[in-house]
Formats: sequence, C-alpha cells, structure tokens
Amino acid sequence: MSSTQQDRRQAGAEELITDLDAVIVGAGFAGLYALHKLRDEMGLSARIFEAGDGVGGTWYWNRYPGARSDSSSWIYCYSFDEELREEWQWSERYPGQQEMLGYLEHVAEKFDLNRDIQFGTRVTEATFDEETNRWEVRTDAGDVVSARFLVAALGALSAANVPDIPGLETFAGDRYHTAEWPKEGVDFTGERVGVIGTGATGIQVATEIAEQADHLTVFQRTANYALPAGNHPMDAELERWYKENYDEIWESVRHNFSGHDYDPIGKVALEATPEERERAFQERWERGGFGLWLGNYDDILESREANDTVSEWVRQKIWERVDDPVTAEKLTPRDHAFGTKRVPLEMGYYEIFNRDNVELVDVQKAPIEEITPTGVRTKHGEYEFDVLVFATGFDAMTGPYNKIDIRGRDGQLLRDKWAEGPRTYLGLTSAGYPNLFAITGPQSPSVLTNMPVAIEQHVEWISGLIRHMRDNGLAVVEPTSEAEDDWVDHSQEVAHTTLFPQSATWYMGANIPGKPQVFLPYLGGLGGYRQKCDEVAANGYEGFAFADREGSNA
Ligand code: FAD
Ligand code: NA7
Repeated sequence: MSSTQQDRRQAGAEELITDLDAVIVGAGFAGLYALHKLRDEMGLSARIFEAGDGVGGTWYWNRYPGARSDSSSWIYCYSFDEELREEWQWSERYPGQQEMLGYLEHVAEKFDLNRDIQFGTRVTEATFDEETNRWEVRTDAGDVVSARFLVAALGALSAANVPDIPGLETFAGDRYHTAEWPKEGVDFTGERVGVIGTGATGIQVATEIAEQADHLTVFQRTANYALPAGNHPMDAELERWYKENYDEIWESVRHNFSGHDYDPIGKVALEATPEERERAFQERWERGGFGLWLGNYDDILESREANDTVSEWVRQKIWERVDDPVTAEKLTPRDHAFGTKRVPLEMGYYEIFNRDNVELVDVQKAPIEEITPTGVRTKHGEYEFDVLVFATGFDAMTGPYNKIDIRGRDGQLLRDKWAEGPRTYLGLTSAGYPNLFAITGPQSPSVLTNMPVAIEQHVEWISGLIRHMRDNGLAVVEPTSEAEDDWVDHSQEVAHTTLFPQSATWYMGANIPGKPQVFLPYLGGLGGYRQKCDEVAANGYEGFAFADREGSNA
C-alpha cells in the first residue's frame, strides 16, 4: 500500500473503492473513442470522468461567438464507423461550435457512451500503487476508483490561461474567457467590449463581436499571419465526393504529415521563380484554409530565406485589406516567421478594423499594466469597458497534466518529473508511470495535426498494446528510461531542424510565465510517427518493459 493510501486509511476516511479495468479522463473526441474501444470492442470495464456537464471537450467549453473548426468537416470527425460517417451530414466546410458539439453528442448517443461517463467530476489525484500495480484515482466529487489502466484524454488545449494581470478581480463589468463561455451566451448589443488576445480564438471572436458591440477594442500583443478560411456551405456534389472517396481520403490523411487535406508542392521555394511562387501562393490563398501553411513549398518552415518569400507575401495581403496605414502596420507581423505560430483562419477579420466602432491597441510596446474596476490600463492610458473577453489561450499540452496530482513509482509527481519539460516515450507513456497512457500528449504530433486523425491512431495503438498484454498474461507496462531519453532527444532534434523553436509561442511554452521553454509537440509528422509506433509494436513493443500480475518481469 502506498504511503498516501496508508495515511488516508489510518485517518479513518471512509472510502468506497470501485474496481475497473480502465479509468478514462475527459469526454472529448479522445475520451469518447477510448471508451467505445475499450468497453465495446475489448470488453473492459471502463468509466470516463469529465469535468464538464456534457460530452464534447473543446466543443463543449468553447462556445464563444465565431467558434469554428479550422479543419475540413469531412476529416474533422471519426473514421472508425462506416454507418456513422454515412449518416452524418455536415452543413459547412468548417463546422461551427454548435454543429461540432451536436456531432459529438450524436456519437455519445449512438454508441451508448453516456451511461459510463460521470459528468461534472474533475479528477484531482491519481496514484500508482506498486503493491497492487493499479491506479487509485480520486475526484473532486469524492470518488475513489481503482483501475488497471489510466487513459489521459485530457485535451492538449483544455487548461484555459487567464493571465495574472494586477487588478483582475476588481473589474466591475462582466468578464469571460473564451474557453469557459457561458451556455446561455452573451449579448454584446450596446456594450463597450475589450478583447485581449489575437490568436486563432481572438480573431474569430473579435470578428463576431465587432458586428454586435457598440464599441470593440482589440488588445494585440503579437500580430499574426491570419489566412482566409474560405468557408462555404456544403453542397450535394462535395458531400457525394467525400462520401464516395472516404477510404482514399482517410488513407491519405492518416499517412501524410499533418492529417489535413493539403498536399505539399514537393519542391523548394528558393528554386522556384518569383512568378511561380506568386502563382502558388495566390492559388492557395484563394482556396482558403491552411494550404499556404501545410501545403506549400518544402523549405518554407525550414529556411528563413524561403520563409521570407511567403511571410512578405502574406504581409502585403494584410496591407491590401486595411484602410488606415497605421492600423495596417500594427496588424502586420514582423517579429516571427510565417507558420511558426499556430496560423489562425479568418472570415473578415482584417476588415473589422475599417469600421468606426473598432479600435486596435498594440500592447507589445505598452503592455497591459492593470485591470481596473472600469477597464484596462496600459502605459498609454485607460480604456473603459462593460465587458472584457479573455482570448488568451491555454496552458497547452502539459497544463492539464500538471493540474492533477499524478504520482507514479516512489510517489513521484509527474509535474516534478516534467519540471524542465515533458519526458515521454512516443508522447504516449512516461517512465515511472506504468499503465498510464496519454492521448495526443506532449511529444506526439498532437496539435500540429488535424487532431481526430491523431486521436484515432493513439486510441487504436493503445488498445493494441492492452490486447497484447491480455493475450500474454501481462499486467504492467512502462517505457524504459533509455527509450524515453532517446525519444525526448529525437523530438527536440527534429524541432530544431525547423524554424518553429525560434518563435515565442505556446508550442514552446512561451505564453505561460515560468513554463520551461521546450518544443512541446512532435514535429516529425503524423505519417512518420504512425510508422514508428507500428514498428515499435511489430518489434514486440520495443522500448517497453512488461511485468505479469505478480510483478515479475516478462
Ligand atoms: P478535449 O476536447 O479538450 O477534451 C478534453 C476533456 O477533458 C475536456 O472536456 C476537459 O473538461 C476534460 N478534462 C481535462 N482535465 C480533466 C480532469 N482533471 N478531470 C476531468 N475532466 C478533465 N483541432 C483540429 O484538429 N482542428 C480544428 O479545427 C481545431 N479547432 C479548435 C478550436 C478551438 C477553439 C480549440 C480550443 C481547439 C481546437 N482544436 C482543433 C483542437 C481540439 O482541442 C481537438 O481537435 C480536439 O477537440 C481534442 O479532443 P480531446 O478529446 O483530445 O480533448
Ligand atoms: P493563443 O494562440 O495562445 O492566443 C492567445 C492570445 O492572447 C495571443 O494573441 C497572446 O499574445 C494573447 N495574450 C496572452 N496573454 C496575454 C497578456 N498577458 N497580455 C496580452 N495578450 C496576451 O490561443 P488561442 O485560443 O487563440 O488558440 C489556441 C488554439 O486553440 C488554437 O489551436 C485554436 O485552434 C484554438 P502572444 O501571441 O502570446 O503575444
């Protein structure tokens, strides 16, 4: 018995321990598929704990106006069930939040998942008991569950970041974070609104609020290279095309770099003529979406010189759309290379700055000093608001793990082990934390992909490993320290062959004060990563150590 368990039992705490094969944390895309896989396909007893009051994860929490997928609907979904993909009809190229939530609710209902999900319950502690080789999981609702396997489907972008600005609590108006948006919505009519943040979310929400509010002030710390989304309603022909070609489309996205439907040009920008480049960029711009980012020349994200060609081209496009040259210049990114920060997709964002009721405040040179009861004060003065919207992003990837006391062997807290940055093998497992699996965790392709494709790969690989254990009478699996060290080094090496680590982004942990600055997702590409995971499995789960139920090494 671990010391924490002993302490509690000595203290006489009454506990009702439920025994399960698997506890899954989170009911977004990842948790829902994990439950279906483990429970319905493998016959394990499993339960999800979910902090929200319903399924959907990202699409449950991010209900802000303008919230919309940036992935094409026909691949921003599951592929595992033929009937599901045939029966579901998307209404747009990029579905909005309500449609996404509706889809995930439909999935939960179709596969009868809700009966094994405990909503409104946050997992606060998970301790590996070295005597029993089981996880003891505790929640804020007082549950204590013992499980052989712990599946962390926590979401890479689920820990909202509210910056610690002095005076935050003194604001007398209404204050919202986009990732904790009230279900009943917010009416901005007649209000003076401040939006802090101009990432993918800030750009979506500001575009909508500009239409409604009396006055909107956008606080921008870093100008972004936003690309036109090119959203459009679904038409019958497109729907027929993707349903008829589903298998080929999915075969391609499963094995390409990003899990998105953009094909790289297959040449380097610096060998193309300026006219060829202009044509290639313009074509991708007109098609909308991430084409300029993920379907461009091969050297765009590796060579600064090549990157300059596209960075400058996008800057010109921003200038063409904004009337006031001072505002246009403020909106023009000059401090980082195109594509090294998460590229936002926009639907009329730049044009909101041509409206009389919208103002842009650059807080890079004059940072926000204080939130006051009536608004926001920077070095240049005070701005008064009725409503403040924080579009300030997330403590990405490691944040949701650090919020749980996850204790592995010798009681070591995962957050202590990861104090200098995450340490994983394949982004799926961590040495000293047996039978704990992360879905789209740090050092896996995760946020650099169209995520449902990465999620399906993870869930299927994890269930394959569990099946292997069952077939061979094995109870415990964990990676060796050597395999983990190699993966951490490889993951950093790959990142540093690109321009990504040169920019201060949430990929690097740079948005959270004090967070270690290491590149968080794996940049080797989803296809290559899938191949590596398959090879590991084919080689008898190379890099992993197993033990049987009695703890003997196998
Ligand atoms: P989530 O959907 O984040 O679900 C995780 C769940 O775990 C949450 O519901 C959370 O409440 C729960 N949870 C976490 N910790 C605990 C705990 N301790 N106890 C209990 N419950 C817990 N990706 C794309 O590929 N394409 C897109 O277009 C795209 N658009 C996005 C737009 C927005 C606004 C955001 C925020 C993200 C977007 N993403 C997009 C990323 C998105 O997060 C993933 O696509 C996908 O939804 C992740 O699913 P998930 O199940 O892994 O995580
Ligand atoms: P992001 O991309 O992290 O954007 C957050 C924005 O908030 C960004 O512009 C930040 O500026 C800004 N920010 C954060 N803290 C501050 C403070 N203290 N002062 C001023 N401005 C601040 O999060 P998003 O939600 O937009 O996008 C994340 C993902 O979720 C993305 O993949 C989407 O799919 C949805 P910075 O750039 O750090 O200078």
